[in-house]
Amino acid sequence: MRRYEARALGRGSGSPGRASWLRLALLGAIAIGLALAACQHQPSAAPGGLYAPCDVDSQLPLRGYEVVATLPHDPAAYTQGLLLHEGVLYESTGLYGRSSLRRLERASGRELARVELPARLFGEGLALVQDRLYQLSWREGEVRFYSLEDLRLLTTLRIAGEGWGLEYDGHSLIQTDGSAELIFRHPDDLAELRRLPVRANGQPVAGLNELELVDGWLLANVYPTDCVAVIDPGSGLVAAWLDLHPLAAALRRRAPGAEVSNGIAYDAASGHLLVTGKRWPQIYEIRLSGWPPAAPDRP
Ligand SMILES: [Ca+2]
Repeated sequence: MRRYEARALGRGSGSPGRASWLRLALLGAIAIGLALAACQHQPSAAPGGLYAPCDVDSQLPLRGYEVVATLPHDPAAYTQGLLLHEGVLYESTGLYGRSSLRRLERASGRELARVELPARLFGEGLALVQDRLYQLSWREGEVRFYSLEDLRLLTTLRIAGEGWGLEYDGHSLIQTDGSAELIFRHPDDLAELRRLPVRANGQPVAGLNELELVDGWLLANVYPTDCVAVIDPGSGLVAAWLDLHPLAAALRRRAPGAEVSNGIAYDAASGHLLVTGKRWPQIYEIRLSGWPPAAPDRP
């Protein structure tokens, strides 16, 4: 069993001049990384992923976590969306010609059902709305609705812009498009209701990707890092970070084809999270410590 402790990152260690220089260097590295990501776009993330510290310029806490189980995952699955419903996993995978919607046995990873997407579609975020699964596509603007029972395609609707992550809060769909905004949509017709900027310590958090609501907090993979932002969905403020880099780095040493972490599913029964990544051969079941976070103060 591995435990990853929460670390308090803050100002005050080392001389102020050196600390400032380090922060500038880290911010520069992140800026370069995001610029590279913008050039490369989502399907061509650098194998091995880019490591950026999750919180370089604030005192937001990092949540600790403990790996309680390691589950098999198809190493060919380019995971873009993951959710758990009644003990069964549902996954959306990306890449043109390889995209799919899958129903998976949690413990074994065994595939119970699969829908292949047309080659023109790049699968993205996945959400459950009552008895329907909604699957985004990346740049194609198509949102596919499936029957939960048999994964039958019911209809498709269109949205403008890119589709990245998707979640449902019981009232609205919450969508990401790789920017630093959450887009709220009506679940029936996908009409845009409002947008909410996401900020950490006053700065926008770009690259918001796969989503998962956990006890009222919205967790978001932040592309192209192994960081998960813990967002207050009421204010858009980041309250804490979950740094999956230690897990991801160890996994990528064994599986060089694995890319960044992406895919979070919440098991409300155990309180555990299931986290994976693009082409990861495993899903990790983790238990958070120091949960829930304190509500963030407005800067
Ligand atoms: Ca999810």
